[in-house]
Amino acid sequence: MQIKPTVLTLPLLLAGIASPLTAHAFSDGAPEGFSASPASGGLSCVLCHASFDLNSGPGSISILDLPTLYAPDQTYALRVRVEDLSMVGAGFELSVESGAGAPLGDLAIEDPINTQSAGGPTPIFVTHTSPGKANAIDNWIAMGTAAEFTVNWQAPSGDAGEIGFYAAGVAINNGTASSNDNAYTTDAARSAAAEGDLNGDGVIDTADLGLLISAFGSSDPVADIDNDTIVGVADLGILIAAFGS
Ligand code: HEC
Ligand SMILES: [Ca+2]
Ligand SMILES: [Ca+2]
Ligand SMILES: [Ca+2]
Repeated sequence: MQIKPTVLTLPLLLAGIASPLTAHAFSDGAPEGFSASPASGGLSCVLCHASFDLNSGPGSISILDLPTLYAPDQTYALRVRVEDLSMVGAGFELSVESGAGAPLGDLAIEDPINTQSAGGPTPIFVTHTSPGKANAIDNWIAMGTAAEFTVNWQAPSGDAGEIGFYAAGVAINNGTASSNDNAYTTDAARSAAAEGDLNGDGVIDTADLGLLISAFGSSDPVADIDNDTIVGVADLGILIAAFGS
């Protein structure tokens, strides 16, 4: 007998998701793998929050505080903002991946009250918590009919090529069901800063030199350009050779 994959894929997927459902309600955080990323197979919240077409509501989701270029080892506090003047709260999911869907850099839970890993202990997909949803509702008007979630991301130790940032979210009616919510997605891509451009602003100048000098003698991974675990003359040499470029 021949199996028809097109017919089976979706029911199988939903069966796989539905099994932990009883132990873990969806409002406690989105299921893993729905950030509309390559690793998500492009799937997002709209698969279940399906009352309205994706990105058809009056709002949006955005990833704020991304650097122009990522500096190796630098940690960035990224803000995921969901806004929608027709809704009363929000949830989200974020992942950072290569075009082939491999996680890149390290996500870290900076705000464990409002955010959590959607899967295992090492966060690959980060989502809201149950209090995070409640706080989003409480602060919705003050934030400009919006909610913001902060997630730390540390860039890889070297140039990992172009990196994709993927976020999906729902702006909710707080009906405690997946109906009548607006689903949104966004993505952005960033390239690595040149060696010596410690602050990732596209130029190697006195600002970078200042950062290196203040980290001199330490093990600060950002200023440790040659990755030998110490910020020393070798790193200074690399920066000076590239100075002004
Ligand atoms: C596989 C189906 C499924 C997917 C995918 C899914 N959800 Fe849900 N979601 C549900 C269900 C079912 C509910 C309602 C029951 C509950 O609260 O557990 C819900 C409820 C919610 C609520 C509360 C809604 C309200 O009106 O109060 C939020 C917030 C939420 N989901 C966020 C997300 C986000 C963000 C994503 C995408 C990153 C997502 N969900 C993806 C099934 C899903
Ligand atoms: Ca709803
Ligand atoms: Ca610079
Ligand atoms: Ca060094």
